[in-house]
Amino acid sequence: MTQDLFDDGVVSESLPLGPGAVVLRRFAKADEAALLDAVRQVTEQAPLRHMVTPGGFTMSVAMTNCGDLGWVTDRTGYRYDPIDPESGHPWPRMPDVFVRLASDAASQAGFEGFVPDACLVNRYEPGTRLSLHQDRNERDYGQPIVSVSLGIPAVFLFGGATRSHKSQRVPLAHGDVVVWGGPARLHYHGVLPLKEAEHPLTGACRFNLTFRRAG
Ligand code: MD3
Ligand code: FE
Repeated sequence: MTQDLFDDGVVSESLPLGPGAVVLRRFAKADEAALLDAVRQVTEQAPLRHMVTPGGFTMSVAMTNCGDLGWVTDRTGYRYDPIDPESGHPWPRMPDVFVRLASDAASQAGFEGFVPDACLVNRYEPGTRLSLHQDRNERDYGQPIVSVSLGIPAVFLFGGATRSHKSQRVPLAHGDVVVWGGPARLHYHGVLPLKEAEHPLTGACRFNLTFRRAG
């Protein structure tokens, strides 16, 4: 295990999360302004909303999508849909800066030629959490998932192949990018309730972008 002391004083481990899971600390930092501009553009066209799970619970994370496919949940189940059910229109196109960053990060992690067709935008506010789950709605589990954290920090839970497997806690800060491929691709994961915090670029909020090849 190695430790990095960031300039904001946060100590964070660079630990092997498991085969296929690579943390690229601050990889997105240089593109922060363009990324957040693009998030604003996307959310103007397809507003963030609290979706309902098949079990009838309203999610505390607010979500929207861009790209050819968007991840949605409602009482009928989870799916990727080319149409935003709130507007009846296709999702906004994926901004070039998103495509480029996701593809560069995947290459860096050993997944050459990754071209995402879906980007889920998650917005967390203090107190918001994401309970332990697997991502299983994509067609090809051989394709990695790239996640980008922007704004206030979060503690990510990285579990194993079964729900009962003990999770490791991974702090994720502004600009951190994680590439999840190989065996890690189907591991359980979640996000602990966010603590109160402020970030100069986002206020009291964290955005997470997840890039996938869903179709
Ligand atoms: C590990 N999002 O949208 S990103 C999700 O911070 C999701 O918003 C979290 O889990 C967030 O489904 C975590 C990191 C992540 C994304 C997908 C994974 C980790 C993953 C898929 C497999 C294993
Ligand atoms: Fe997930």
